[in-house]
Amino acid sequence: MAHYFVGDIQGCYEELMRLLDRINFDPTEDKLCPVGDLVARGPDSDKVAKLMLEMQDSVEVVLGNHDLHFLSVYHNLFTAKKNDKLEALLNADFVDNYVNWLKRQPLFRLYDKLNIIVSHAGMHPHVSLHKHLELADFAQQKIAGEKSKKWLKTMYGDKVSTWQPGLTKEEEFKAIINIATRMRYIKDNGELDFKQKNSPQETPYLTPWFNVTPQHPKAYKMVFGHWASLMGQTHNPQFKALDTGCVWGNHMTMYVAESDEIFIQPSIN
Ligand SMILES: [Mn+2]
Repeated sequence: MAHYFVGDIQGCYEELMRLLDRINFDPTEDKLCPVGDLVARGPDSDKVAKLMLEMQDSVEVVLGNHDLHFLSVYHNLFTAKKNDKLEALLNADFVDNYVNWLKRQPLFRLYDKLNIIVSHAGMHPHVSLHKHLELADFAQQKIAGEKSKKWLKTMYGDKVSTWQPGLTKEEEFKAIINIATRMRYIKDNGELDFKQKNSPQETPYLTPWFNVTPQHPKAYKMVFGHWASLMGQTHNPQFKALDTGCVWGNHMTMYVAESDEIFIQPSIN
């Protein structure tokens, strides 16, 4: 039995299938743990979504910004952009089932036995682990709840870009979603910089969140995606960056927690 963490799939169904074949994935024993952004921009978001539903008993995913954007589009809060390539999924006969399943997925997962924490973008170095999990639990309940559409509508905007004491519930909701699904660079005051997506080599004047000394316990390894321009490089074994831009023609990265192995599948588009 092993946990297979995989970087942003974003509709790259063929590459995911090749990786599952290579590792002889056994759905009765193994867990597939995508780090979020299952759909959008890639060629086969509908096939990836269907696979997740079929394999749901052996899938442990966290939500990414594209997954939340997809939910907003589904609820007509946004019109999908053409390059999101979400039409086939939005028109699929299983889309309601997929939405119901997706809304029940968390923003963070904690694997105590493996000493691993997972979220799509990372963990804020100024915020405790306990607070992350408390806020994420609250946000997940709202996303899965009856007023889901109302909460998804409040999600957008860069104004609340960190957590601090004294925020309203809506602000806390925005803060944890921004931290868990959008964070890359962080300012000295703890606010997030949402503009820059380049690698730290290209923007040495900005600080990646994982280079700030954290308040949370160092015992955990953090597994995350979202930041394709890192190409897997954090230069710190405590932080495993798995988004290696398969959807942009680079490759898909899979990390096996138990054996500390990495598998790479080049993009075939
Ligand atoms: Mn992302």
